[in-house]
This record gives sequence, structure tokens and C-alpha cells, in this order.
Amino acid sequence: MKSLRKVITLDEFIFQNEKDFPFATGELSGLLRDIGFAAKIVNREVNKAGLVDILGTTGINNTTGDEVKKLDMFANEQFISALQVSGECCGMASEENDDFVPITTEDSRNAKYVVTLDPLDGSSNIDVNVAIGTIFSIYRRQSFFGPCRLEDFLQRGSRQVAAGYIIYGSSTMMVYTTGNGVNGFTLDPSIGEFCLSHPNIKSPEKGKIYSVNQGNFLKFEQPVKEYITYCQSEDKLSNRPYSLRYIGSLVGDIHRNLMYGGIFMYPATRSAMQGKLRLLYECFPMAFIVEQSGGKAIDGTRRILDIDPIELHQRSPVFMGSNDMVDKVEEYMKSTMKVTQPTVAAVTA
Ligand code: P6P
Repeated sequence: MKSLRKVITLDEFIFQNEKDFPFATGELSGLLRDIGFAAKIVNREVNKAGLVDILGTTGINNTTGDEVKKLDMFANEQFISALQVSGECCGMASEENDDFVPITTEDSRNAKYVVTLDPLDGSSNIDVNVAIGTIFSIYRRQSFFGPCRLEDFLQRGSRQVAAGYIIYGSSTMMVYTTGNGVNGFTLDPSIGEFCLSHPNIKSPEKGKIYSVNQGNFLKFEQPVKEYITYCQSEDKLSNRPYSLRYIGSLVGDIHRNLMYGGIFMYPATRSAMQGKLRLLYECFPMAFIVEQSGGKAIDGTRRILDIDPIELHQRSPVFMGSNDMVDKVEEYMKSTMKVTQPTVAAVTA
């Protein structure tokens, strides 16, 4: 008789791994479960977006300047209400809200955690059925009690307690880390549960995929252009030319590279010196996941997770993915720094 492999649901996995944290009191577990629940609600709407009047835009622009799609708004509301009823979160910072949102209900006001969130990233792809996603990050609050404060959100990426994303694609998956590796759960619609499908995800050290908006090539700094040209050059020994894969949806591009290996880049350009992606709720969570899967994430010269944020919606250039590929682009970035940094002799001459 075929052995029935036990299906492990997200809730069971969270509970089982709670023992990894000697002082776990179940609050983080509860918060992860609540995020998973909100993801199921958003998934239901994303799946039928084409059928009901939820496509199209609200005519409002968010802090990023992106036009807010109705599904963006819906997703933001779902996660805010899930976090409000959770009782484990005292506030959240979302791409869709200019300022952070304190949660001041009786149960939540003194809760231990804050959440940063991109409720529906890549939403410009909603109308054309390309994978989109939710990205989240969880921190312990820095303030001791009462309503959360800005300092609770402006923490360097290495202080994240957990980070994850939900990808609404050919199937819906939740992928997250609490600092003990990365695990992926696929939503089984027949039972309405996320089930462990990708335990202990390890990103290949080497990859043959590079993801970048090639349309910006002429606006990139010279070392970035040189690295992209390196990716495009013929060299059988190092499996080049690499393939360019870019769907304009961060969660989709990162998820593919996590599975197959590859590098994702959103570099600075002359018109956007800090790149486009947001540090708190795009770069930090993705960098935590990429590092926990064995990869690397830099802003060109610094580890993303070592950056100290100074404002909620600040941006950062980002190069993340397979270790060897990020090392290579870092080589190009640093070699230019050597050339452009005046030597002491030159300065004192
Ligand atoms: P561009 C989507 O709007 C997003 O924030 C990310 O999901 C994606 O990686 C990036 O922007 C795409 O930006 O400028 O290449 O269209």
C-alpha cells in the first residue's frame, strides 16, 4: 500500500517549530498564522479579480507614486484587519500608507511585534494575470509599551525576527523564514490550508538567470553595464550567456531565482539614484529570505541587512540571489570604486 506522506499544514509547522525558540510564548506563531489567514482571503479575491469589478484603479497614488489598484487597497485592508485582531502586533508600516499605523486596541497596544508590509507588490500585473505577491517583515518593537513609535520600524534588516512573501501565481505559496532556513507552503484550495511543499529551500550557489529591466541599461552606472555585458558574453565554462528573465513583479522574479538560481538587480539610475525598491518592505524581507536560503543581498557594496533605515519609504539599489553571481557583480562595483577613489598620493600631491 502506498505510504501516505503526512501533509504538514502551515499551522502545524509553525507550532512544531515554536520549540526552536526556547523562550517562545506563541506570539510570533500567532502572528504568522494571522498573516497566513489574511493571505487566503486576498488569494480568493486575486483569483476572481477578472470576474468581479475589482480590476482597475482607484485613481489614488501611493507613496511610491504607483497608481493604487483596487486589489491593492483590498489587500492592505485585509492585512491591517488581520493584524488588528491578532493581538500580537502593535503597529504596521505599509507601502499603501504614508505613515505607520499604530494598533491601539486593548490587546494590541502593548504587543511585542511590528510588521512592515507591501500588501500587493507588482500590482500593475493584476490586469494581465502575471504573478503578484505580498511581502512582509516582522520586528520586535524597540519602544517598551504603549502605542508603537517610528523607531520600532526604523530597524536595520538584520534585526528582523521573521520575513516572508505570498506569491499569487499558477499556485499560491507562502514562503517565510524565522532565521532557521526558508520553507515554502502551497495553498491546497480543496482544504483551504497552506501545506509544506518546499522544506528547507536552498538557492543554488551558481545560476544562469539574470533579472533586470534591460530598458534602463543606458541609465545604469558603468560597472552595472559591464556586469550585464558579462552576463551576455559567450563563455561555455561559466555557462554564459545567461538568460534574461524579468517579469516586473519582485516576488515572481525572486521566487523563480530562489528555486532555479539567478541574480535579481534593481540598480540605481541617473534618474533614481537610490533605485526604485523600498528598503523596509521589499529589500529587507527579500534579503533575509535570500540569505537564509544560502544566497547574498547587497546594495552594490554593502550587505542590505546592515543598512540602518532613516525613513519608512526609503529606497535602495539591490542586487540579490545566488552567492557566486552577487560576488561577481560586487567585484565589478568595487573595482570601479578603487578607480574612482583618489589615492592618498594623488590627494597629497
Ligand atoms: P520596473 C512592481 O511595481 C515593482 O515594485 C516590483 O515588484 C518590480 O520588481 C519593479 O517594481 C519593476 O519595476 O521599473 O522594472 O517596471
